[in-house]
Amino acid sequence: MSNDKQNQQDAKNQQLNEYKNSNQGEKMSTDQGIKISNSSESLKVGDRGPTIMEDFHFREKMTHFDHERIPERVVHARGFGVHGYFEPYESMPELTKAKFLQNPSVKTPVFVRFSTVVGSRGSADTVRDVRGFATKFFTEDGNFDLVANNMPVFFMQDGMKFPDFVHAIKPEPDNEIPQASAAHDTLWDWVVHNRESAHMMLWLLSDRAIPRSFRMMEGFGVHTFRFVNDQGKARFIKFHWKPLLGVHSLTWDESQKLAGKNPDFHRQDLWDAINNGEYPEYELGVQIIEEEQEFDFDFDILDSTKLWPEEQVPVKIIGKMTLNRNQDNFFSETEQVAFHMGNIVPGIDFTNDPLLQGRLFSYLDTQLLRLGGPNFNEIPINRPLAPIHNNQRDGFHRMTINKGKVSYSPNGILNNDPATSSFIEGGFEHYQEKVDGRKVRMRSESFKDHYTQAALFYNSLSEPEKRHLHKAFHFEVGSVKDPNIKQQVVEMFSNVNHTLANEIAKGVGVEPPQSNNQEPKVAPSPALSQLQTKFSPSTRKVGIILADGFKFSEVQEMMNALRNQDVHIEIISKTLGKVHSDQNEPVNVQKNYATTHSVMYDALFIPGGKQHVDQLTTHKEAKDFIKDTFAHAKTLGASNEAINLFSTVLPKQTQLANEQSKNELFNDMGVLTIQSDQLTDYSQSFIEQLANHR
Ligand code: HDE
Repeated sequence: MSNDKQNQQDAKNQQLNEYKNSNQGEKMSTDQGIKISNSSESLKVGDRGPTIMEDFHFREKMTHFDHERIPERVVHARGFGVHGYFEPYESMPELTKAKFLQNPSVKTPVFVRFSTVVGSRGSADTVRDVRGFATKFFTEDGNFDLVANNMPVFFMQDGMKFPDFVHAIKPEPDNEIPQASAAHDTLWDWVVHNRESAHMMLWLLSDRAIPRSFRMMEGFGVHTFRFVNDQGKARFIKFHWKPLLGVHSLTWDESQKLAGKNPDFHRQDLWDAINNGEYPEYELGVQIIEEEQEFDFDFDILDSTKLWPEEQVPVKIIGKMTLNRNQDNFFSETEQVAFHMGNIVPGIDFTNDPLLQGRLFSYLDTQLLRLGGPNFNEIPINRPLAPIHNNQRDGFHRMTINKGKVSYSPNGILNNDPATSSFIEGGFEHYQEKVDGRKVRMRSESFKDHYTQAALFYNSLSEPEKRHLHKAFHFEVGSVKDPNIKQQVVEMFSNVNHTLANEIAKGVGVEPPQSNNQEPKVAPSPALSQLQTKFSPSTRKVGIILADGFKFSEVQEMMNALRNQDVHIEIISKTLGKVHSDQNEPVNVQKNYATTHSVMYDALFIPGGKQHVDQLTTHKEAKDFIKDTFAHAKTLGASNEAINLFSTVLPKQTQLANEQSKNELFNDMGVLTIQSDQLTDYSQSFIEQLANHR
């Protein structure tokens, strides 16, 4: 990496460094810099007397504490931020004049905030929800915010409906129940009265809504944007992030258990990966539609409830983002970062998508309340790298010291500085789209098909994905109390697919669909199924359960093979400390049963060793580990004596089978067993299966 490239990448870090403060080796002071002699006792009249007003240190400490909280985001309250950089693969002046997309040797610093939508700041990471994927690019032309989600469509077509929708999906207002969940009456009441939500509801009830990791989900800009080149030629585009680790999900049971066992599962996973140097990478792609093709599709390209099937409009990969640095302070960075759809650079522009238009107002507005006034752009995490010169002045918490008398334009005193820039000089000029129409509160006829793409998504899912979707309906709609709403859900989804509607009806105890709706006949789009994704064992996590007397050689061989593939291993035992092998070799235990659970691993391996297996037979937790790993269809492996342990825990037929057919039976069930001291080939099969996720 050349120095220039490195310098560019570090520019944001250097800017942030100026504001960093560490207490290490320092003396305690007040906010005014006065050294403090005692910060544990307040100033009193006598050692049992009242505290006195004069105690400036007490008052400062307490008032600061009393004012520590700011309003959480009205949506996307729970999030987690990381730093990184973006690099384009090639120069693309024909498509866009955006400078950060021109030079493969320039790395543009980014800050990304991943989030859930509905839950409050302290809710669990693994709930069923859309995930936010917001990226701030600190480009030389100013900040560009790509405020994306991990699903390509949205619940509604017009921003005007957003407050209603959010009120319906948030906890119900009388008792604030349920937290971080769509499984309640008000949401489904809203859904049946807003049928444009059909497509997005299927995404929300699919496995995409319970990602395995922030590192393993796609990002979508959702709206149609424009690329504009230096000739002023525009094209319609949609943005995509594609994770190099592939798109993978939890199961519903795992995500529910994780919400209790480790509510910070996703942020921990990201934090650990970056600390381990396993930097998450996402390729940036664009789908492009020429202006002349605007009306060539059987959907309206301005409608945010529609995606552009990748088979019809391929995704052109244009660059890569690498996330390589954890934040130093959650509040200063994740909490104070302020994204805004209007943060855009020359070369990118908006369209008339009415949802996008609504967002253009909301994001700036919300920061004014959340961050206490109009100077939030001066907070270090939000500061652009590009220089700022304008006549905006004053307001709460102004940091900049603007020199001189002139704070207006045009002016003579400063010769009209700061001067504006022409398009050629890099000034932002809005794309001169010709628009002509009457002022109306109406929706375009071309926005009225709500079911074809919902059917496209449903038809594109594999059988297991469809089964998960049906079960998700059983849970979500099954939690609705009003039978009338449940019945309407069934009727609504009979417009999408009859099997789906019947499955919903069966699971939630209402009548099969009564109306004779036509199902749209749509061929699948393979790109929509997660089965088409990339698979890799790298950075996956394997648990190995041990008790004293385990076969050392087996564990060693397995661990070496896993480490060669960058797989993480955690040794689990009944108690923390050390376990000793059949050779009396000590091994450190990282987790005891109390501090972990099967849902925190991608796979489980138990080695042989008679004494060790005999002990595990008496451990309920070890058996639960095996049962859950099996139930969640994750890679489960045992060697030699441990196979017997599996047969006592797993389905009945394995207990009855003889030794040879038992092994075959296990292998048919996806459980990997081996009766041999040589684990070389076995460990490779284990890794292959681990890579396949389930
Ligand atoms: Fe947002 N959204 N949104 N949204 N959104 C916010 O802005 C809003 C929409 C998204 O990590 C808020 O700063 C309206 C679509 C993300 O800080 C708020 C409409 C998409 C984040 C807001 C939408 C998103 C937000 C709350 C319909 C995917 C988190 C706090 C017109 C493309 C950003 C804030 C972060 C946050 C409004 C629809 C993604 C209130 C009015 C579509 C990732 O301004």
